[in-house]
Amino acid sequence: MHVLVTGGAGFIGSHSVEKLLEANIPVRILDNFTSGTRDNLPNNSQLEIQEGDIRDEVAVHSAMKDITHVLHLAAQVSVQASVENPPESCSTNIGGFVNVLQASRANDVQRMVYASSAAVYGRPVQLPLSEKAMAQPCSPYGLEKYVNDQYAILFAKEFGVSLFGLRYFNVYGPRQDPQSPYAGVISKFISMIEQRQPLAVFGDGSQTRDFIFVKDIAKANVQALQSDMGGVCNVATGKIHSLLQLIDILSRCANQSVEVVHQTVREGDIPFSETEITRLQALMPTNDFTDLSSGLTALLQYTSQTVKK
Ligand code: UD2
Repeated sequence: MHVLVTGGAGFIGSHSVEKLLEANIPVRILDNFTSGTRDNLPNNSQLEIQEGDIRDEVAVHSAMKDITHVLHLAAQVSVQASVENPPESCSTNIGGFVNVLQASRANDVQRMVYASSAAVYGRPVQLPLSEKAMAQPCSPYGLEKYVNDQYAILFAKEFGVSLFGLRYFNVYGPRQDPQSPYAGVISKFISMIEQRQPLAVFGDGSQTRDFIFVKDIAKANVQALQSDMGGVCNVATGKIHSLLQLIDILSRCANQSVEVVHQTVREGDIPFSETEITRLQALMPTNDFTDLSSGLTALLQYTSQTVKK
């Protein structure tokens, strides 16, 4: 295998690159370094870095040279930004996606795995969410990811490209910037704990999410590249926690009591999320996801080290 990881310097990308390199698989990344950084990447002779944008056809085609597998993670990842500027978000998340897809086809790559999202489902009508649930995106971002899934189905069926879309749920872990507009609640809470500030809970804290550790996402990505499954697959642990449960575990992991301040419910917030992971279990039969307490401990350790630096 020789894998191209688009967005390889980002949060999920850099962990996926590490996992591939650990397996002795040579990697090339294509990244425009708008949100990803070189600091996220290891020094490794098996790693090649190409700076470029997925909207640039020439850059994408040149990045495909001698590549057997593509892991497409580069995207405009902020839901909020997609609401504020739909054309800009569309140009990366649909235009860029189609560029990578077409280049994979033209270069006869053996397989392309790409990042879809739980955002495709929008506000769930029925829980737990299986891949068969109706897509009802409620943001341009969610719609863009759904359009990616539809393109993938078409390219697989009509042009014989091997494609697999991973619908990530709530991902957390090292290198997720708490200041970024797409940082999840865990990054934000840990940053507040570090600063000994109260945690702002939007609503009563009973809302549930399926939180998955980024290293498990990286593992799923690598296994997805090596499998022959098609269509889309939820990537989540299958276990849910309410925000209040999360805060309780966080406080124990940090060995610190935390103050909570309740604020008004966030506009458009999803009250409950729960995921059906039968397809993921077929991809990863060991089912050994990092439990929330271990993931939070690892993240707290990482954050305290980076704060000290
Ligand atoms: C994530 C995305 C959202 C959309 C959705 C699709 C991010 C940041 N959010 O939302 O844009 O794609 O998935 O399913 O990418 N909360 C607090 N205090 C805080 C921050 C969050 O109480 O300081 C709550 C928030 O109201 C929500 C829960 O924590 O009920 C999780 O929030 P999140 O933004 O981490 O994730 P989610 O699933 O709501």
